[in-house]
Amino acid sequence: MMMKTESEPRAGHQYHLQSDQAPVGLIVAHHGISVEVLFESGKRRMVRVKRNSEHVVGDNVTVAGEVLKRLPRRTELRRRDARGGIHLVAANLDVLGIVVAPLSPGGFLDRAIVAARVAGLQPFVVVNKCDLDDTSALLGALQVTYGSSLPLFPLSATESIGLDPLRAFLSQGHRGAFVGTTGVGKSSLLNALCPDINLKVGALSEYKSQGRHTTTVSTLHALSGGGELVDTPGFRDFGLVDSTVEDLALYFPGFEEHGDLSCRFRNCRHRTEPGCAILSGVEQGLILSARYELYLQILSEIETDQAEARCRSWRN
Ligand SMILES: Nc1nc2c(ncn2[C@@H]2O[C@H](COP(=O)(O)OP(=O)(O)O)[C@@H](O)[C@H]2O)c(=O)[nH]1
Ligand SMILES: [Mg+2]
Repeated sequence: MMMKTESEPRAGHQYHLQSDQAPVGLIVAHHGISVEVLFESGKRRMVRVKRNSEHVVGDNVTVAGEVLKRLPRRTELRRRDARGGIHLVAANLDVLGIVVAPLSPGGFLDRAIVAARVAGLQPFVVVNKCDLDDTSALLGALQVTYGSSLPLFPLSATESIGLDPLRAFLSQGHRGAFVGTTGVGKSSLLNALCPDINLKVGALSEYKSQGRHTTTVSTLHALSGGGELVDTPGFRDFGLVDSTVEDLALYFPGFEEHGDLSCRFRNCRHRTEPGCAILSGVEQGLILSARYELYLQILSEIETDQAEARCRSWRN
């Protein structure tokens, strides 16, 4: 069960009573075979669901007896598991925090930003471990590349330094989740922001360490100062569904002012196409060639993945 915090998640804040007068609630926890629904009245109730029911944390629902009815979603966030299967993680989030720290693998951040934008979530960057000396070089580089297009929060989760600007951002009414590679400090950060949550820090894979019969619980936490965070253990360690080449060409960070609309071809991949605004941006020095090189590298990786996926589907 989720513990009560000072401020409550906003149950069905965009809908009041539905026409059938069933009360509207918000799914605040998913236990596999049941979900916990928080109603506008403040009441909570467990409702049984089928294992493969598509209800997720963040869903607004009406409850009539034992029957849950889902209301339309504004956004859907999906993840990929170790075997390539795709799962819905949470509904109705509006921001995605991408956590990085020194030695984070390159490319992850850009892929996550693109994936967030595709899903209709506003990405922001958390630069964790700012108590360490080698974080300042990383922070400087990130500020140059992303500082003008994304909110950036340098902080230290374990030393509780720099958390207030992030709290203030979330308190504007945002509902978000964190992604990042293992070891960047996502569990530490959730612990720092949601003291009631108590996650294991440094556990290599929360997924593997669970017994086979343990249900992964995802929960939605209200922050005492406002805003909400969703915690989905599998999501923290496996990360996002890859975007398509079209998504990458459209949403790669830094291409915003030069891309799509001004390229001659609407589906321009910014590689060799004539009249490409990105290529001329690189030639004129408006886009750093290192950024462009990274774009090409990720583009090739996604093309290879998509080609392999097509081969698999032909064989089957
Ligand atoms: N120095 C420092 N270490 C941190 C910080 N945040 C997390 N860590 C450490 O980084 C390791 C991984 O943290 P964890 O929260 O489990 O990362 P996760 O895999 O992303 O959930 C642990 O040893 C933490 O103590 C920080 O702000 N500063
Ligand atoms: Mg963790």
